[in-house]
Amino acid sequence: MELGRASGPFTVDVSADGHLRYTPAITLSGLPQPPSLGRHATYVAWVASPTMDVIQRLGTVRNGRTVLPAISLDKFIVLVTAEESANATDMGGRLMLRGMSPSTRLQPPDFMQFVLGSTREDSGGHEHHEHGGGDSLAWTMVPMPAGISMLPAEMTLRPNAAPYLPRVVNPNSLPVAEPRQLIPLASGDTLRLTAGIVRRPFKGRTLTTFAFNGQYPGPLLQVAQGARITVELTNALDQPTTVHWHGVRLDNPNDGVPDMTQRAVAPGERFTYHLRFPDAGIYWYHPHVREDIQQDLGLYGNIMVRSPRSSYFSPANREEVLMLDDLLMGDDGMVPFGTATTTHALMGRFGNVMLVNGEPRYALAVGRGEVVRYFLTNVSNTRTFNLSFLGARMKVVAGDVGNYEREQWVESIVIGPAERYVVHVRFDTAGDVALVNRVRGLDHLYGRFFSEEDTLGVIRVAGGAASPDLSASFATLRADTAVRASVARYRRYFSRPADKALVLTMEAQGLPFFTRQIMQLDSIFFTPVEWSGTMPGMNWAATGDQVRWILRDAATGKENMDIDWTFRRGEVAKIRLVNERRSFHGMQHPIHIHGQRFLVLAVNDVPNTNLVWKDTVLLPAGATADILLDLSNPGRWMLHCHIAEHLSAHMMMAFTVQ
Ligand SMILES: [Cu+2]
Repeated sequence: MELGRASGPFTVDVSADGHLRYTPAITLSGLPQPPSLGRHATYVAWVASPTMDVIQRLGTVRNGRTVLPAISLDKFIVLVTAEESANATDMGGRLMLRGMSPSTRLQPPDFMQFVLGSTREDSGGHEHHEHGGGDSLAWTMVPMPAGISMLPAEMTLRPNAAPYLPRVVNPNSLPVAEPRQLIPLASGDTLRLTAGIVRRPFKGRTLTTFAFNGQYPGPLLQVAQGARITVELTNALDQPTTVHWHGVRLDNPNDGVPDMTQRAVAPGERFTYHLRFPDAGIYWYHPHVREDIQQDLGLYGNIMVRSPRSSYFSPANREEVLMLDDLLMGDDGMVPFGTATTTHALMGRFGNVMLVNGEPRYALAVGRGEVVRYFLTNVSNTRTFNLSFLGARMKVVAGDVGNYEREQWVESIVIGPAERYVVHVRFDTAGDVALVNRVRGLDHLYGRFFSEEDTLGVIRVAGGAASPDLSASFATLRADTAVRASVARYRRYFSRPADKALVLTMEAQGLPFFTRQIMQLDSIFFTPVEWSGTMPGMNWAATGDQVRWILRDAATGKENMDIDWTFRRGEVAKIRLVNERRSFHGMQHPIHIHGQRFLVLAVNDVPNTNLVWKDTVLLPAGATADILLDLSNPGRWMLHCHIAEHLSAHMMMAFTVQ
């Protein structure tokens, strides 16, 4: 039985409540004719929970291949029985075959093994703590997420790195950050952008964070498609920085990659970016130096690029631009970062406070029946969100670099780091509608899945009817003929063999004994998506010196920055991305390609039937994606994982478009 996937707008097939959905295809051979077994007429497949308290009929099966309805249980058993009737609704006949999902291999491991592992003297080297030059900043305990268990040995782990948080002699001299402002820019305009240190009142404390122009998020820039603007960046931080204009097919010297397109801008210095915006859509900007620190501390902002087509989007009553993030707060404030190397190098730094536009709660009031166009950007370091509006219908209309070929109903939005989606939501009932993130967490220690639900905000729907009434246009799924035509020009390349293949994997050295033990036990099953940080201690303590995430060119065996692909401008390349399930720790990776655009043609060989231009693709653990890369923009560019800690742990390569 193959656990396949249905075609859909995202690379992950998941229900709104967070259950992964597997589309099973069963291939049978050698089964005897059912009547030869007695009074039996047919074979029926069933799916059951491991404890058999849930049993569902999947359908009749026979020798050969049968695609069955989707399964959305965390762990399950598939059974094939011989039944008297093809219409049997209860499993009663003779059991012929039985198979278990890979997730059932996740069991509570031998507790003694853990106890031994936890008491053994560790040779991993984390006992040597560097400290930040005699001052008071030190590692404390990592925050314990609700609902999961940590062993004492995990709780004693500390990163072998000096802790960093931004600090100034007189914090009261810092400006207090303010919510972001909309800055419309006309072609030819110049924006002065300062990356600086600010104070932020946050949940009863005052944090010292970073901000662009003192705003959280950074200013929302709005330009017309085709506009050219200048940005004068001033670095008022305590460390070097750059700005990368994510998804924008601009001229290479302005791409903001240190040591590739520019030198990093030292504190107190400036750099001038000349930007052009060839594509409509929602983009964003962030530093390309230590994203794990600088982006997490608040250096991110959106760029809205408006199409000249007045009917580019189907109608909406209003627009909302949301940047989704999370922040890791401990008892004493923000958990420090690593100074010379990243912490959280295994799974990335999951936060424990969800943020919408930098605030822990998002609120909006709308009229009944309003259609809201939401522009969503995931700026978190590692978290993939599964977002829905409880009780409101939603359709996805656009992705990273413009519209989908056609609008599509969705029950939730799966958005990985750096991805963008535009969705239309209609609020047709008065009352409160919650914007929620609902996922299945994984308690690795006890081998069990559990529900996690976070409310990111509330939309208050008033009694009065919205004007104008957009119910008719909302009910229609519109096709975008311009996008269809732009995709159609590439259709002749779709079925060609892959030109390149990249394998995504990792290596580790010097990890504590305890961490290695747990990871070996864990490696019998990897969930396609780690939705939350459920190995907090060992993840936190693993640094970029111990973990090396790898992009490997399948043809040459070269890895990361040793890879040097060369293309010619105008070329179209089909690239197969293979996220190795059998690596030391399998995990999803949002792969971002600079300066170009691509189509995600297929995931696990299931073709996508509704295409959109993208710059980032979320690759679940064990998954394969075929992308068609449109090499339109000359220069030397990056391809990397957008989990900030994976990027800091070397998961990047370069390619040249001549
Ligand atoms: Cu990654």
